[in-house]
Amino acid sequence: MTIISTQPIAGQKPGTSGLRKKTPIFMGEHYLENFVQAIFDVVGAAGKTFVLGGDGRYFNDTAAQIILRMAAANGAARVIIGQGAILSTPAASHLIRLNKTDGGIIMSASHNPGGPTEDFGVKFNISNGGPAPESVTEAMYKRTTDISEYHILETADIDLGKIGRTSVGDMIVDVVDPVANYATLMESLFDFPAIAALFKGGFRMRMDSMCAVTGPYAVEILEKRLGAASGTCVNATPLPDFGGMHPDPNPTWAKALMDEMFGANSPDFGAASDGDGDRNMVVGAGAYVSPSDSLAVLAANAHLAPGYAAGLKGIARSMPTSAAADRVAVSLGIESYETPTGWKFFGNLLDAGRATICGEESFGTGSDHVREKDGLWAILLWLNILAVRKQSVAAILAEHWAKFGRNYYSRHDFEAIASNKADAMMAALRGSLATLPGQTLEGLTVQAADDFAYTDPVDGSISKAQGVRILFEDGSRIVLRLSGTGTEGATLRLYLERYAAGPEGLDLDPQDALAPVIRAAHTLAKIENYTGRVTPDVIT
Ligand code: VG1
Ligand code: CO
Repeated sequence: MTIISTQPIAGQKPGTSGLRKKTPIFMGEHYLENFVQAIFDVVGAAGKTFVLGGDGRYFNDTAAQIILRMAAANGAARVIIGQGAILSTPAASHLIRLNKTDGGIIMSASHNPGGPTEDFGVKFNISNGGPAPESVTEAMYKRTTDISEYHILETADIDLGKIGRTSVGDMIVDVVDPVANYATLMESLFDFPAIAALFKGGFRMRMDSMCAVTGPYAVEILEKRLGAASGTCVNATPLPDFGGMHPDPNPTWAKALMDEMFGANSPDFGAASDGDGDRNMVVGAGAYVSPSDSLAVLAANAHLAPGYAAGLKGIARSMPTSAAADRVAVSLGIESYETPTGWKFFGNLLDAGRATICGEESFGTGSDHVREKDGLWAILLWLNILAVRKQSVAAILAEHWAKFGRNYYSRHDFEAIASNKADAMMAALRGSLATLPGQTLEGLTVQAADDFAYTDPVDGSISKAQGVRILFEDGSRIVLRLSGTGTEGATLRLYLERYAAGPEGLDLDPQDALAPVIRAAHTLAKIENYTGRVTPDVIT
């Protein structure tokens, strides 16, 4: 074993979902090693078993070999790794749970583009299969600032292309099929015969994996096991640079899918997933499903799938996600929870059996089957619902709104803002919160304004400054927060919501329905004054 002395590296602070940096930074001297050693120093490696895999982006394979040599040098007993160092985030979460391991390392920068000049990332998941909680990531960050050495074995690379047992030093390495166990789990939750019958009856789907990790999973499950026509899965080969795509499944970045779904002779159902496979976008023929609505529809119809036939224990959503899911919880007579952004905040609720389904407005939905959001899971639950209800996506949405009312919703992202400007804007806004109640803008009167703080109902831990919320008397809402997943400058996320009870006015364009709320947000936060921006870069 070699012990290499190193200098602490400033700035290895995990964000919303692990540590993300430009790939050349991660490839820089001691950089990856410094962070991985900090992980092992915090969680301990001696005698332990970990899962390892990533979304296949550039540097994935090299990083995997380094992490294996470091795990061995730190005394780990065994690592379970996906063939070719590939694992989607939900599949990694499942393997951690299935094998009762001590956690896992996932190499991904999720929706951020991949390639030699793009992004790379590393996240650690704990033994419940979910993202490390803040207390753990804080300890890792602290460790990166005073670390002085790391441990690595000097050995040759091992063959990760061959399934089976091998070793690195004294450590066992099990190279496993990245898809098989996950596909079996999906088969246990959903009515595969009903979905297969749907496809057999001529139902057409387009699944866009955006050249990222879900390709092999989608082909195996949709085309091979469920009998969808070959060619249903497009962009299904994971590429180191995602084929130059930006694997963020939203109408902007998955434009080809949107064009297809809104064009003549469109398929019945469209879906896309992100870099590491934990997010999803679903689209019907001519019907875009907003992620907040998707969560609500899935929760309201989950009982139609065998895995959820007994009903839900509770529904959890992140704070910026619309309240549509809360209305479903009320009608089902179950609890609803509002957590800060990031899947790590759902872990305790899922472990405690208080929530069954969770979701975020950022195209993330999942359940207690793993401890991550899960793109293909959501797509399969939609398919199960479509197979049972035998209605179009548009009809299901219309019926949902007629019953619950509609929470018009949109997120506006302003990307690559100078960090100091974004920080100044948020500071000024936070400073003005006390003066806002009672003010009227664009015909909307502010009822309450705060900076969201969360007390975990299970372990009592407190997370502060999770986003500014401004609630208006008519129930409309504005939320502003800065992204914690970017690698360059700051991204401002502006979340907009307005409720329409119906029965009239349920089929407006969301941007039109939200126009006064959007104007009020710009006036209140002085977005243009601080950032020079008026028009968002991405609207979802
Ligand atoms: C974004 C989303 C958040 C999500 C996170 C990680 O975070 O808003 O809802 O949990 O990405 O998802 P932020 O801090 O940039 O707003 V993923 O698919 O990147 O693991
Ligand atoms: Co992701």
